[in-house]
Amino acid sequence: MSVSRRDEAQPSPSADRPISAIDRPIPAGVNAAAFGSDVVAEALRATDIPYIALNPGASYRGFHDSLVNYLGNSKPQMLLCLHEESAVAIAHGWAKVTGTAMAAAVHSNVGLMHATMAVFNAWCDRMPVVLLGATGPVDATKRRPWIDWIHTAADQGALVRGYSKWDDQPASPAAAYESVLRANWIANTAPRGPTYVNLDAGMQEMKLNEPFAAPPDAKRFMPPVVDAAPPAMIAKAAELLVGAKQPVILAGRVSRSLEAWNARVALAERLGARVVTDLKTGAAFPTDHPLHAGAPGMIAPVPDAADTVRNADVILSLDWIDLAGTLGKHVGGVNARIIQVTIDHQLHNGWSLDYQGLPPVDVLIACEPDTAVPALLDALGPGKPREAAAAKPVLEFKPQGDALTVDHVAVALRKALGERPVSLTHVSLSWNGAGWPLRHPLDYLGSDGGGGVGGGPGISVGAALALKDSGRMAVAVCGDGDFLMGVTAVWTAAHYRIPLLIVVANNRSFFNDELHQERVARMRNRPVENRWVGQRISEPDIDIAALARAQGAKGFGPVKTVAELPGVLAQAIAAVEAGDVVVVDARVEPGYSPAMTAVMTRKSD
Ligand SMILES: Cc1ncc(C[n+]2csc(CCOP(=O)(O)OP(=O)(O)O)c2C)c(N)n1
Ligand SMILES: [Mg+2]
Repeated sequence: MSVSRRDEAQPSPSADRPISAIDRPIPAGVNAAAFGSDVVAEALRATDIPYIALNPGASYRGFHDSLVNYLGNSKPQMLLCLHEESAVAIAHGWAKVTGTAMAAAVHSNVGLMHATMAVFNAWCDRMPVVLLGATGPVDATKRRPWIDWIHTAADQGALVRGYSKWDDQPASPAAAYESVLRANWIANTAPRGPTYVNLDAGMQEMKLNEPFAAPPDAKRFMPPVVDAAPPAMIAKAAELLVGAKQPVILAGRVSRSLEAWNARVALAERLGARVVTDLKTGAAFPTDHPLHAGAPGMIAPVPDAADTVRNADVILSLDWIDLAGTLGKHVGGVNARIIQVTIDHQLHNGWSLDYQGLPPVDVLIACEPDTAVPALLDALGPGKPREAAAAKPVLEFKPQGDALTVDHVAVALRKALGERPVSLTHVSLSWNGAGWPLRHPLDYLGSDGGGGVGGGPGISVGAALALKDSGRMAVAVCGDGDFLMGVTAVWTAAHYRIPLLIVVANNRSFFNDELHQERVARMRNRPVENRWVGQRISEPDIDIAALARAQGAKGFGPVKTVAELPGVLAQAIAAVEAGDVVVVDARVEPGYSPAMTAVMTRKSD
């Protein structure tokens, strides 16, 4: 084992240094908006968004100056990122905890191009992000030769229009003020998602001819959109559920509210309904509750959960991702009546097919699950909670074999963390949902949404920022491929003293795709032994702990045996508690859980 320490020359970050004390500009003495971009900055302040994660660029040098010298780098405060993808991923992770948008800013077309995958992840995850971008002057006479021309594109919003809720390119400071409020309002209104405002460099840099008068109460331009459950549909659903012998709840996209969590538990107990959850979405139901069926799946329901769904006579989907795919190809068809709670159809467009197949539905309750569940409880009345018909005891989770696997990491990590409240901000594709009980809505925040590898580190930094000072430790388990693509998000966490533990399940491979090559080899009767070619990240092995140390985080490992884990993890956790960003390189054997491997290597489809 080698435990490497931070370079002695670097001071250890102190947990109690507030982020607001970092990167303080000298006072600029600017009291009134004088340029177009000052008005944009003022609008952003009116949204109450506390941070803006960014990577700089001349296309928004005016706006950048306004954030520093007009707003004093406060409310919002900048979070400098080394890549646009991590800027948006950080905002995405923030939203996963808080349910509300953070801002991100990216340079003209090229910065936006870097950001696109993270925008897509946030879109598929239905998470709000207010993204600000810029373009070289729209007025060609104001463009500098060459650079302003390559960094100006007609209809720049088209780069993200297929996977964002709304975009705009306001032509005046007053229009930009309104645009920023609207972007915030739309992003935060369910179904939530990213919005994009493109700030023309000419508009940013124009001098105001007269003082800008912001509306006195910006909140009136962002009225909360209050969700309501349709009573007739709730009554129909309640009737179906009361008459059900084997009701099943598919708990999908729900909020992080504890009250809503308790309501779901009450509903399941009132109905004696089995509940299925999934690792694509954040914790939605206690996974060690006797009514929880199987372990949460990653790509497909585990066999226990699939059996439960197959045998249901009434299914209540709480905005379950891919209801059609689950009921069809994964379960093999059902005879149940289907109640679907969702407003996701409001977001579906012609570009992104992340809306999935069209499911058969008998009762559609068009509101958010958090609204529908209490309404269903009311409609059902007090009634005696039903016994769980076929509740099975939770089996003890035992990793197989002596070689270090992700399952060993999960068990050792859970043990080392003890009773500390922890949020899993991200898990690797190799994660086995059976190994980590989820008992609180913040215990697990769900996946990256869009399957865009590289999102894990940034999402985890954003989530850790939102969890800072909450008493919950942010813990991520990232695949090595995922970590390496998003690795520079670690620097942002280190710079802003955002405590976070990242354990890298380092199988030195893009292993998911080894399984795909294995499947193809089987389908074509070719040697499965060659599945690793063009997939393994070895020779040389990457020193992941050194990548952490190089960015001011603590790096531990490589940990190569099960026996080393408890000691290293104890040190790592202690360091996070002292305020550090910590990365542990766990050199695990390539391999997925049996359920996941079975789904991925079956010969058909
Ligand atoms: C941006 C992006 N590139 C490529 C892929 C295809 N892909 C899916 S999973 C995966 C491997 C990820 O490797 P790692 O994070 O190490 O996880 P492992 O499968 O090894 O557990 C790849 C390359 C993707 N989903 N997203
Ligand atoms: Mg890997």
